[in-house]
Amino acid sequence: PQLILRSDYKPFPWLLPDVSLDFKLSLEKTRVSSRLEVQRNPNAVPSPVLELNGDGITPLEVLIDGEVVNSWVLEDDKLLISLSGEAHAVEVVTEINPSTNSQLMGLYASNGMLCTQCEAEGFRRITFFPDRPDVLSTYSVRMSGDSVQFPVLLANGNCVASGRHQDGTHWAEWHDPWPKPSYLFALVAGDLVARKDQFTTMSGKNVELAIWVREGDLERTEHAMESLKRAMKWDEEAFGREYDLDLFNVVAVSDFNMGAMENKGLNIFNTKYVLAEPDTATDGDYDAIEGVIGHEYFHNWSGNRITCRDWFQLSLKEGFTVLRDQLFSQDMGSAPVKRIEDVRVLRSIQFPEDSGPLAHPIRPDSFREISNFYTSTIYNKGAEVIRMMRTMAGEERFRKGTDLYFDRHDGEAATCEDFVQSIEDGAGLDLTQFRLWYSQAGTPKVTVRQEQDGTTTRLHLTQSVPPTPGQMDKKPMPIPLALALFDRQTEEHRGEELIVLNEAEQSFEFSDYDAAPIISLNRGFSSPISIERNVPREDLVFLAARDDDPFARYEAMQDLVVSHLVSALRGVLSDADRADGQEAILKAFSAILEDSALDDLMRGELLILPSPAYLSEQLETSNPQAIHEERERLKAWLGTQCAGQFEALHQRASGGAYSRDAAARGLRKLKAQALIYLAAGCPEKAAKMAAAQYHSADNMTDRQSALIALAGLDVPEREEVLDAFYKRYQGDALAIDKWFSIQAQSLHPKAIEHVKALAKHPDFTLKNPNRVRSLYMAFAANPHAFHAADGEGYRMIADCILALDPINPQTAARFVPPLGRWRRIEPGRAALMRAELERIADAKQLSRDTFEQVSRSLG
Ligand code: B3K
Ligand code: ZN
Repeated sequence: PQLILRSDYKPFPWLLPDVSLDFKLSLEKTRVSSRLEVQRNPNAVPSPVLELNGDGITPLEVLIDGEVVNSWVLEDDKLLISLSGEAHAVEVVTEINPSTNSQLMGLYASNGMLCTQCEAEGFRRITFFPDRPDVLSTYSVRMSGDSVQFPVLLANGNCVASGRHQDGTHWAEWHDPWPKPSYLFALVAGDLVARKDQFTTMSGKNVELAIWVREGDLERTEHAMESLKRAMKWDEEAFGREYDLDLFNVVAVSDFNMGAMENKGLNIFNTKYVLAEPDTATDGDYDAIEGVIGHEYFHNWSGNRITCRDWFQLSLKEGFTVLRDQLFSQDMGSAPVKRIEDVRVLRSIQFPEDSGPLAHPIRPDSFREISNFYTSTIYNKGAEVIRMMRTMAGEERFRKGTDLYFDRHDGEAATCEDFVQSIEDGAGLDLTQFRLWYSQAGTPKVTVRQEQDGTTTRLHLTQSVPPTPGQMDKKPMPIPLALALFDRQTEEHRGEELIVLNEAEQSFEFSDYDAAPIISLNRGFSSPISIERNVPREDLVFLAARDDDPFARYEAMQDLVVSHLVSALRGVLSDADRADGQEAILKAFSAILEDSALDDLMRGELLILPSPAYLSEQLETSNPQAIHEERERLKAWLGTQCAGQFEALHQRASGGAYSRDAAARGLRKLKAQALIYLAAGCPEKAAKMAAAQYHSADNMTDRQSALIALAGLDVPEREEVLDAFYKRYQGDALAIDKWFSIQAQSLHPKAIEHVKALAKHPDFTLKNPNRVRSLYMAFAANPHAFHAADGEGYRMIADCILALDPINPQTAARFVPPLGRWRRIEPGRAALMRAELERIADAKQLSRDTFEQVSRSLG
């Protein structure tokens, strides 16, 4: 497959101001007739040929200005039509089979309904079109189909007409007044019911809201609807953005490759991010729904009104929209906890991506398959980069920048550069050097040395950006660091400051400190970097107990644990050191357990140990099972030492009535943490507590945390509760997904055998992405099972990729990165991982998606 370069961008030679589509819908055979009004693009190099993308379709008929013509050729899936004049009407008829579309791109069938997914390049599987984001058109859509099978017919924009035919079919016409690229096209036809509501915008316009689901699911849509209304209000207040159609539809489908899709006026969602009630959804699920509903809604401005010029600019809409959804969730709940959660995701997913063979800048320079670039780097690092601009500008000036961006580029297909320029002009920042964050991959490493000279404190900082594929030499980037200096006497600091490290080496001076202060650095995670710094243990214990920045407090706790575990893993920990390290962690732990000023959500957060993925980032190469064992050993020790406290905590947290308020959620989080530590330290006691918690639970959060603890233990309660869960939720796909993933991710020594057996379970299928992920993604994230020394785990993931690739390449390719980590793993396992990648590479007829990921991983 061809490598596509950012530098090759050229505007499309034709403009397509208006597009009409007509769909004769049926599950097996849908006929699509398109009519494209084309005119020469005055801002492009002229071409005598209109080049339309297609993928797996053939034209049944081509008409120019109403006449059937033969002046076209089909070349490598592209339809090339010769055009002589300045403007023409081009019509093309195609036929597609939604029921065999297992890739879930284009128009496909899911549970008897028809729906679309077009981003990034799915529209070309429906009809021939310049399927690129810089071709903007207004769409008129007419569809007709069986009125029993498809009583509901939806598309983008507003429904302008509908009616019935004599033969039992019906039809509807939709018109979207806002010009959009083809990837935002959507159509849904099915037997659906809606929760309806309304929203009045800031200028007083009324918007009809509807969330469409299958009949039995209606009750589970309340939270999504409330989240949607909150998101609409928030975007008006926080960014001045008002909704721009009379209608906003959301549809939930159970077969979906990703989380959700922001199609104009017709968002399509994975059921996982819509449906929730206390019995089936955890607190985490509720949060995720709010976040994703917000995210897709916010795309209406950051993505739809202003879209991307080309797919290399993907982070323009995704990074910015992730930042917007993060800020929204911060405002709706606990801001510090949300920030910690976001950093945890960044460090356990994006950091490993940035240090591996798939590392790429947030604005990549090349790709073969764009689906492979919907990555944590584009999304999460993209958000962090914009967050740094916000930190440097301050909230108010940043808002001036985003206002200018929305103003300047409304209705356009823009670039990342357009965004940076708008922030620069609107916020009054100089971002010349900062632009490097868009072009350089890799997580910068900052080293810190603190020096005390009389009453002057000096911080000597160095930065380096590690080499990544295709980028051996990097330049220093601006790194904004929020910091506070704690006076050792008063245990207070004199206020937070922001310093910006611009150079490879730079020193900063602070005066009037009698003794070396304790430094709280990168507060709020102001920069997405890793820091190397020798901080005395007592200082970390102090910060973990006392820092007034909640993130910094969490960070101190993480540092304390990371430095201990990393020394243990490097084999440089004497027995005495180990004892000292454990005592220091215990001291910090106890302070957190006892601190009455802490809310329980935050307390629960502070008790979470650094993830195995983050720990392995700290080592050049690692043995994942050794990491797992050291981490478990510490957990068991803490579980034993604090057994009494954890039991008391669990007791205190049990028994209250279910509520979704922060206090009740905090208690559920504490119960989960208590069980995790007790399961490691006192398994028998934990098993009894977990079983009791499971049976008395009145919500999914408590059931799930009990099940997670039990799934890892070799106790009689394990089978009993797993069976009870299965029976209770049989037929409820989202709950059964949890049942699969809890077992696949369990700490049980036989997890690998469990996964093998689950793959043969009648409820398992490779056709449903949620189900595949619930078994195999969970398994690939299970350090002790996936990294079994004999390579069995690697083999299973490779087998999954090979079996899934012909069915759903986009999802198959997402299983490659865990194997691609081989260079950072000890040599024995690395060889086994590599061998599996080579086995995949040798397979005949690999998809472009999987081919690209495997070849980059072998690199
Ligand atoms: N924009 C979609 C991504 C769909 C990608 C499909 N390959 C979801 C989102 O980020 O909102
Ligand atoms: Zn998005």
